[in-house]
Amino acid sequence: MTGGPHAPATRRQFLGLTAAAGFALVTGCSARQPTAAGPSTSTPGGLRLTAAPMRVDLAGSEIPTWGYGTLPGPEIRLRAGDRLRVELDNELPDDTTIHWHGLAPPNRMDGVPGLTQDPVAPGERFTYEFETPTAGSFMYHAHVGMQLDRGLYGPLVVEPRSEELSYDREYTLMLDDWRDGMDAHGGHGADAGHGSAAEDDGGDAVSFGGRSYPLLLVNGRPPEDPPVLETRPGDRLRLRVMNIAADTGFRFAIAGHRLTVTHTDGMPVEPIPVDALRLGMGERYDVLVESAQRGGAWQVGVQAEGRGGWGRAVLRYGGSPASSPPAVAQRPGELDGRLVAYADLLAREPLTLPAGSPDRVYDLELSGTQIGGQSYPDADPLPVAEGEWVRITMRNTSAKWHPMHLHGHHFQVLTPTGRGPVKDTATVAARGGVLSFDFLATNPGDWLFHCHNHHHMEDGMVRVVRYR
Ligand SMILES: [Cu+2]
Repeated sequence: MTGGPHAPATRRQFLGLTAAAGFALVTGCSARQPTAAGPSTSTPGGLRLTAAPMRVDLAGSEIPTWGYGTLPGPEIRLRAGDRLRVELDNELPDDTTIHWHGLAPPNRMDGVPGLTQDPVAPGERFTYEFETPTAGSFMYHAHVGMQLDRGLYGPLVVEPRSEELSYDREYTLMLDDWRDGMDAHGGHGADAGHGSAAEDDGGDAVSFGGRSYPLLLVNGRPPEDPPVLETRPGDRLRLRVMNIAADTGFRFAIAGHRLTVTHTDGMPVEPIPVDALRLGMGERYDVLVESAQRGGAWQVGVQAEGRGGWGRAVLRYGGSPASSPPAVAQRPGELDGRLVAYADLLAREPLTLPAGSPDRVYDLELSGTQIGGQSYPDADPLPVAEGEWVRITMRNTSAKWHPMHLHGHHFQVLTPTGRGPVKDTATVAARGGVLSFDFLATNPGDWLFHCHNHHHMEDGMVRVVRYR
């Protein structure tokens, strides 16, 4: 396996989890159940994704949208070192592309129209093909205009060659805000009244966006028709929680259960117990959940940060008398408990940085929807040179929290421990928040660096990191 121009993170350091976390090591894969995120599709021989108009059933309402056949699109599963090969057929009345969020392919496979490839015109086909050396929980989505705000997204899981975690089942949960196709349906959805139509003034609220979204979906399902995660007393679950929303940051917790964070954005961290996750758009967390209850059905709560809106799944124990699901709006108290914070996360596979200081530093203010005072496409590239250690520091003077995503690289968030998490999307707090990350320029090309709020992105909150 060549690994291409990107040097894969070594898994050598992954020598076993701390006993304190109580998770045993195993060799080989544990038995895995089908995930709740649509059909699983492995790709040894390749896979075809057809982007086309489709209809989805949202709690009994047929809603027109665009997607890859199911909502979310089919789960793509590979093993580290496999070659991803996807033929994209465009049956939309519009250009499209696919971006592989969190992966680090060669630049021409990154799926950014007009920058890394020509857009795929209606009726045309484009084949994406590249090595996937690095395990993790990733996503794929269209990268043309606001297409991601429709159903053009799905999960992509790269399994390690040898799984260090021990668990009995796993589920992928994609969290989304939804409004596509709903204008004609009179604001279907129990929580339609909670969405504020205008940009909220916020106060001190944690707000990632301000548009109106009548529904929050978990794996394409509204709260009236939630996905059900099956478990048994004593089982350990692995959840891959992914925020694919356009405009919504989420709080995530499970009533009666703690979450042990093992990965963020697919990259391993020292296991740490929390009550709740906060996910900006584009962020992912892998968590282990001990099925510590004797039975029953427990709310998996998904709350929009900074505004109304509610989504959910249900964790249901089998092997016990049937339980009725929690009421739709029942809110786990764990949502107000200990939140995961970057400063608490310790990378298990830190970047291999040389001694000394970065070769190049960018200090960029996030103001309104500008990065460093500029709006894409009227923005200068951010030049780097191959092999450099690059540091980007962002100061967010705006009223919105911005989840900032760098294509084609994994970066390491600077925290006081010196061993902050390795990620590809990191949220910068509003009203003076500062965040720095380091990356190694080992994958030449033109790489988008942007806010993953798609409205902010369309408003120009984008720069391009450039090296040849
Ligand atoms: Cu933003």
